[in-house]
Amino acid sequence: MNFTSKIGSFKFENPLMNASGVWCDDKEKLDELKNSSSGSFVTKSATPQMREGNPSPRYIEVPLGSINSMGLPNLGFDFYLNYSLKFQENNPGKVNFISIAGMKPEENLEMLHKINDSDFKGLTELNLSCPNLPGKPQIGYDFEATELILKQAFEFFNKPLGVKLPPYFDMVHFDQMAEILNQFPLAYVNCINSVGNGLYIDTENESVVIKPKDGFGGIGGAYVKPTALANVRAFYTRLNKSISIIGCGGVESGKDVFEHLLCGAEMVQVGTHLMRNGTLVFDKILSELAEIMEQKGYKNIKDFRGKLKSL
Ligand code: RRO
Repeated sequence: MNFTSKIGSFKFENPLMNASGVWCDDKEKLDELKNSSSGSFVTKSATPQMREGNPSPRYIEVPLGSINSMGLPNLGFDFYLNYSLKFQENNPGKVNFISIAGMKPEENLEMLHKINDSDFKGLTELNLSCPNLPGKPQIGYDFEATELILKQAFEFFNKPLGVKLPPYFDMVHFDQMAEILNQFPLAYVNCINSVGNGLYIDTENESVVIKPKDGFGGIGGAYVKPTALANVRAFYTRLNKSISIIGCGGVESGKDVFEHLLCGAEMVQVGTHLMRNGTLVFDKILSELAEIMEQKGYKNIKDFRGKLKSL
């Protein structure tokens, strides 16, 4: 069975990764990811300086998924860049993804400059979709701001760059965002971030379950799979073929990965399920994917990737 996936000139042993933010904020967890059977990994979205994030409780598992309002807690950009430089040095031929999420456009440009000037050989993900910063809108819902930051970035940035998008829910928005993204030499787009500003209620206590933002938070897990698949499919069918898609949302099994791949994803990320069960999930998901492929007579992912049938 061949699980090989590719983004641009980067080859990965298999399509599995963590979703940014999950299991990737410190050295210990990143080391676990590095030693797991995932095909690659992405670091926690970074800001130039370390951040504590929002007050707790700020991540709660609920029966069909999760709700979070972490508020971008991270160890600061330099930590993740240095970790990634060491990783590539000690693992020739392997690279990871660095995620950045500046609090303002200048911070994103500052971190992109640092990556550009470094020896980092992997992929950079510009997170345009954090839903949890009080008073800050998600950039991906502001089409002009998205176009502007990409214009500014590509004026100097000459390494592989991807963007993490929020979910869209309207065909016109898929069209408009795809038209913007197609203007740029992006390596990939990642669909989707959590579904922003949901509300989970503890009926017994008649209360919200997370403290920040009066309980409003990003929704992940099984709740969001149909939205994630729709976004993967919508961008796969609209973007230039040179732009790969990373699928993220509702992945717990080999079947979920198979569905994201059918929609056109090249890599598939695991968030809520990884948070709940740890890095052994990658082994189980891969063996389930192998079983599905075997049953269907597929030897390579490219035999079926993107080939979702219409009725
Ligand atoms: O840290 C967070 O609150 C967070 C981020 Br940056 C993000 O992109 N998505 C999310 O669900 N939480």
